[in-house]
Amino acid sequence: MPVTDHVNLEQFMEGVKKRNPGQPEFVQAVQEVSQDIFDFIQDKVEYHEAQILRRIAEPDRVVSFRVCWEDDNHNIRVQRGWRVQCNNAIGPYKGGIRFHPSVTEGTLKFLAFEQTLKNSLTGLPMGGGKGGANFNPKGKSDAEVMRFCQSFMTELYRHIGPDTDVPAGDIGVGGREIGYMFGQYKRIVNRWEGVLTGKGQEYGGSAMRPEATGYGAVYFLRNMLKHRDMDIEGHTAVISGSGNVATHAAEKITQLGGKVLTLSDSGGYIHDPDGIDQEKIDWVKHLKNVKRGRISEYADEFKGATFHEGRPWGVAADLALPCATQNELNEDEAKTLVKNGVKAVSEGANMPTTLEGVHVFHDAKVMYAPGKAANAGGVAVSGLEMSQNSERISWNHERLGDMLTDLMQGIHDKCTEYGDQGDGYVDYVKGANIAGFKKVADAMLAFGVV
Ligand code: NDP
Ligand code: 2IT
Repeated sequence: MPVTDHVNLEQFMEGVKKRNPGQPEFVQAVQEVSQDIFDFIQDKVEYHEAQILRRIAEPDRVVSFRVCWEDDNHNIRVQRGWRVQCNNAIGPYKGGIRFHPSVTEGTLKFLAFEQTLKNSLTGLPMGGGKGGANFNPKGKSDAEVMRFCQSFMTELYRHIGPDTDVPAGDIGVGGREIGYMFGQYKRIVNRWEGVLTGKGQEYGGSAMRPEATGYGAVYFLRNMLKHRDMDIEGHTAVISGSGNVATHAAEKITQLGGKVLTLSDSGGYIHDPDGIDQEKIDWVKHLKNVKRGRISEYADEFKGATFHEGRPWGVAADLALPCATQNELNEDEAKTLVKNGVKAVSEGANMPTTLEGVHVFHDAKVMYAPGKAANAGGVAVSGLEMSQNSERISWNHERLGDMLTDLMQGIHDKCTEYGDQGDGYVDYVKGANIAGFKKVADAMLAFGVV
């Protein structure tokens, strides 16, 4: 008798909690997926016998390492780095690197787990991984960031490779950091190979990668609205974050005729009732990527805009796009959005809404796209960058834009296939979880017990 025949969802989750103490984000991510998967596999004995869910929820390996570097005052600093290789059933491990002081092993395990299902959903051959360090790039000079990145890669390089594990950016890791890390990898192995994505266009990067996550989240939003005969044009949007994902989501909303009212960072949010147009978005990109300033400065620059501490979810809008970080939208904030008439939520960030917040959206029948579906455009274009590097070719912006649009449509269709509730409402969480799980699970079945 297979062991899992005796295990119900509660018992399964008890085991997950026991095996992963002090890692609440990982437990939360597994919980959100397991609810749907237990229903789906109820009558599928082969998945039970092979213990597929139990195996996906246990990373293939977690590598942890010391990262020493010297700051500009010649102090020796010590950080901890990790690479979590969750699952490579359908392709090389693939997923970003996060540099943020809050990063722990548990954070990266949750992100690698989500990434495994997200990458499967794209339809491209990519497994799931995630890495990072408890390094705070804020306030560091370029030289300090370079020395940190080089030291980080000096350890990481032995665990990655273009057919093994292909990292990319995430919070605190953008074009500058990818450049430093790629340079160090190339120097160590003496090979030019597509080991990272999100590279500069001069050295093998995709012309569409910087925009891909934010644009993709808006394409997904557009697909959801279209499913209910609605459109972005003429609608207002609240967006959190002011980094890569948030600024590109704002840009695409604006291009499609929507009006963006807010952006934020960890200090607070700005509310601009006139709308954050392209000129203002360009100003924010410069503020964040070049000046490395704070979003509060926006209110000094643009009259009519105001800066507030806290999160932007109290500002009434038709659309909401959380694009900053995990658990940044809780139950009460979800209730406020619903009370203010939000029609659709598309997550640019990974797991930004708490489990309780998700229930609020579902109960109110608000269209709600979880990060693993809505923000998959970023990793999908990373997948295209891997193909370009392998083939030694490059595709232009327009061609990649078409491919991204098609990929997001494909992900939307997979979600509706498994998430249609029969009353016109689509449970995109369920759809994404089942479609993402099924492909990985079937590949694992083919391999036997490995
Ligand atoms: P960036 O580093 O470019 O920007 C992060 C933004 O989020 C900043 O405005 C930052 O503010 C804010 N933020 C970060 N942590 C917190 C926090 N604890 N509380 C409040 N605000 C916070 O990162 P990205 O835009 O790349 O990533 C944003 C989200 O999107 C993350 O969840 C990431 O995992 C996800 N994602 C990113 C992809 C990509 O391609 N980059 C792909 C798919 C998902 P501050 O400057 O004050 O820290
Ligand atoms: O969360 C994510 O999907 C990312 N940070 C991007 C991963 C990637 O490999 O492009």
